[in-house]
Amino acid sequence: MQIETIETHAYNDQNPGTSGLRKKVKVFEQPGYLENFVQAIFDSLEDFSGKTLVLGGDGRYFNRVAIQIIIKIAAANGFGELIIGQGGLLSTPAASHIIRKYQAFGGLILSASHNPGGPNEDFGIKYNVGNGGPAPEKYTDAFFQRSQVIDSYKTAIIEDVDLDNLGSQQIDGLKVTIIDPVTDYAALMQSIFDFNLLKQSISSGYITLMFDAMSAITGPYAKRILVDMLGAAPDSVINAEPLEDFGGHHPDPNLAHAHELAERMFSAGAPTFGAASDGDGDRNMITGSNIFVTPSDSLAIMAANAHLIPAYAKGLSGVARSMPTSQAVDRVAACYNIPCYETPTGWKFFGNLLDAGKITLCGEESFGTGSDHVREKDGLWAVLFWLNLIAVKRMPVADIVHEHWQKFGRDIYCRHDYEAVETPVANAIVDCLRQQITTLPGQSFGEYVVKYADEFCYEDPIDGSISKNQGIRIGFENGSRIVFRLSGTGTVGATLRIYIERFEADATRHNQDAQVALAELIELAEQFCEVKKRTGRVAPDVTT
Ligand code: VG1
Ligand code: CO
Repeated sequence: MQIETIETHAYNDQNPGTSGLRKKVKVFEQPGYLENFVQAIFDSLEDFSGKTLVLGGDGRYFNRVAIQIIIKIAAANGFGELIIGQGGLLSTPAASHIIRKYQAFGGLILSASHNPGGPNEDFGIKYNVGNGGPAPEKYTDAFFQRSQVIDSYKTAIIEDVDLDNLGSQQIDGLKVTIIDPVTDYAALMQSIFDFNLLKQSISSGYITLMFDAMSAITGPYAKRILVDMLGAAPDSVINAEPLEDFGGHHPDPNLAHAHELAERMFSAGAPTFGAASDGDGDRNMITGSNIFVTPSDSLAIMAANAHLIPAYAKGLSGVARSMPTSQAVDRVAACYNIPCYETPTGWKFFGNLLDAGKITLCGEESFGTGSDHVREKDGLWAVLFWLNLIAVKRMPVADIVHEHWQKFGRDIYCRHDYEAVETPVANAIVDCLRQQITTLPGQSFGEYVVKYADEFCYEDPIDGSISKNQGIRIGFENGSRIVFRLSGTGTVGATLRIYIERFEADATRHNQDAQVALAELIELAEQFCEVKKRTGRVAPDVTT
């Protein structure tokens, strides 16, 4: 194999965020930009010569081009085999599974997840380690360090690889295998859930469903699993064809962006169950006829009922949630007497706990739930989990949610996002919040008395690594919380996320609108951070 060393100049902005490196496509198209980052990753890894790398993405604009570039750099750097999803496609959870199943050295996942796609939109790349999970911070820090001094990359002089035909081919010393992106993942799902029961519940009409793939990666997965394997009506999967620009939409599964599904689920004659996933298939939004399940509640409900699902029949070893996720799952863990861990935002922080067997289930408020079956959050898995629960309990979604609140109380929750705030303004907001950390405790604001204020710092219980500055928390005596943090996935300016929650034990007050129930805390959040005042905005860009 002929290998060329190409001189390059370093870019100074290749610091991976919450989930890999995300930039505008135009940034990735700069000469050497993608090449540098991929070479920086390989330069930071050790002992992969002759080993296997998994490669695939969510199919967004630039996916195919990037895959061809990466194949050549991986070949030149000495990988022995590349396993690539047909058409260059792999959902994030499927990629995680394939890394594990074929005991690959690692994988590169090309996605900017819920961010929009297209020539003027976003692209992203993320490295996953041998356990199938996102590279921990010690890796991503090393990639960034290397990217700042890199002066050349290696590439193999080979033809573009045919990504569309299944099978293996040998290119000099390199084996390239194109696999069906769905088959292995579908088999994994079948091993976790009661597919026979699901088939019966769907064919008898007890469960009717609608799944919105948002013109992103989960279309082929949902069609195979929900329609072909479980017998759902073909039109129950909408926006099923992956498009390079997601049809011009944000492939972000929330009520604002999955509006077609939302309208259907809140209309007369809605299906019993509705769900959506994101660009790369790791998120999920759960709805039932006339009800939306907040992701934090979804995690808690899954934890409380997991023993009803075949793969979790023995119960859970423990659970974990990201810090801004509501404390609903903590109540379940306390009731079942299992540990509950609080981690920083981002799936990479769950990997060690899952590997060590400390937790079985984990999740984030940002529409992400998952278990020890892979090392990523998993959208369709969550959908099947809920379907399986509905089928076993013979209860509609609304009843399952209300039963849960009756038993555990309700953690009323919302998140407000202020997107593309000018970076200096966002930094000033964070500075101002930091200054209040010492003065706030003990102060009263109506019924809310500040119990603590801090900046979340996480010490990984398995490897002892420390992650600082993970968001500012203000907790009140009555258990309510306001959390502020800046997003690590955006590509324009800074996005301020404000997370607000209040516990309501009284069942007669469970059916409140969250925005109304949280109005006072929302006001307090503005008083603390002054985002509206400083940006001149009147409302958040997205409320979930
Ligand atoms: C967001 C979410 C976080 C999630 C991350 C990746 O990060 O808040 O919970 O893990 O996206 O999800 P941030 O830093 O913007 O808040 V995905 O579906 O983009 O892989
Ligand atoms: Co995603």
